[in-house]
Amino acid sequence: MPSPAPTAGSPIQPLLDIAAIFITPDWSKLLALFPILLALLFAVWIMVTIRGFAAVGPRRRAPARIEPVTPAGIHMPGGSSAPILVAFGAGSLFLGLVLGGIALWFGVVLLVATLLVWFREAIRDYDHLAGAQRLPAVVHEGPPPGVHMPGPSIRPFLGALGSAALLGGLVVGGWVLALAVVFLVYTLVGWLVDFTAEYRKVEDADQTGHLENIPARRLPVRTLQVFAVLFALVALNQAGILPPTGSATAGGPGASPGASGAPGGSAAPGGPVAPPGSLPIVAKGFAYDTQTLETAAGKPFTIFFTNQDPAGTPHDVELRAKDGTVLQQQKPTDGGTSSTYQYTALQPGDYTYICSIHPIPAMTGTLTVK
Ligand SMILES: [Cu+2]
Repeated sequence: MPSPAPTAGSPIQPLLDIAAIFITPDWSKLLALFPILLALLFAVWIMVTIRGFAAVGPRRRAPARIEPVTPAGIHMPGGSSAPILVAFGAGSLFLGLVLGGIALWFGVVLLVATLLVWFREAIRDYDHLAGAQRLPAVVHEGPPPGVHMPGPSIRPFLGALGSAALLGGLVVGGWVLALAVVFLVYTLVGWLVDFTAEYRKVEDADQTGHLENIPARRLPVRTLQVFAVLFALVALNQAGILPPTGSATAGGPGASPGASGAPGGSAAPGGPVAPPGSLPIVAKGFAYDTQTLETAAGKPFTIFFTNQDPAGTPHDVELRAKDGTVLQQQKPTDGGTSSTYQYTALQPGDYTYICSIHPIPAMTGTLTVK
C-alpha cells in the first residue's frame, strides 16, 4: 500500500468540499444557490400563510351556507361553468395549434362546444329577463345642459376604409397601392380639417361661454363613388382583365398598344426565349397557369417563368418541401418580364412551388420529382 492517506480521507471528502465553500467562498457557486434559497423561503411563506388562514376567525356555526337571495328587481346571473369550460376549450385549442393534426381538431371542436354551452346559458338568461316587467324607454332630447357632445362624423369610418385599402394595396402593389394612399391621405386631411374647425369652436367658447358643434358633415357620396369606380378600374387593370386587348401594361387604358406587344398565348412578350428543356410557368391575374409540374430526380432543372401581370406586380417561383420548409428561392420577376430560374437537383418526391410574394392557392403548385 503505497498511499493509504487518500483512502482514509475519502469518506469525509464530500463534507470537506461543502465546508470549503464556506471557508473559502466560491461566490459564483453561492450565487447559484440563491434561487433555491428563494424558492425555499417562498415555500415556507406559503405554508405559514395557509396556516394563518386556516386558524383565522371563529369556526362556522351555521350548519350550511345560506343561498343568497337577490333583492326584488335586481337581476344577478347564476353561477356558470361556461367560463371555466371555455378556458379548457381555449387551452386545448392552443395545445392543438402546437401539436397539430388531430389534437387541433379536438381543440376546435371542444372550444366550439363550450362556446355553444355559453351561448345557450346566455339565451336562457335573456329569456328570463324578457319575462320581467318592461319599463318605458327614456329617450333624452340631447345631452344635459353644459355637456358637449361632438356630432357624428364619417371620418373614423373612412379612416377604417382607407386603412383596409392600404393593407390590400400593400399586398397587391402597383396602382392599387398608389390609389389607396391617395384615399387615405384624402381621409386624413378631411379629418384634420374637421379637427381644426372643432378647435376653433372651442376657442370661441372661451369667449362666449357656450360651446357649439361644428355643422354635421354630409356623407361624401360622390367622392366615395368616384374612388370606388377608380379602385375597380385599377384592380381590373392590375388583374389583367382590363383593357381586354391583350396589352397588359400598367400605363392605364390610354397606354399605347405597342408598348408591350404581347401576342397572347404563353410566350414572353418580346423578352428572353425559353431555354430548351425548361418547364414553362406563366403568371397572370395572380395565378399560375399550371399547378402541376414534373421533373427527373437527381438532375438540375430550369423553370422559364413569365409574369404577364402589369409592371409593379412581381411574382416568383420558390421551391418548398411539403411541410413548408423553403428549399430554393428565386429573385422576383416583375410584371411584363420573364426569368429563367435554375434549380439544383432534388430527391424523388412531391414538392411545392409557390409565389413567395403571394402565397395563395392560385399561386401554388405541386412539383413531382421522379
Ligand atoms: Cu405572386
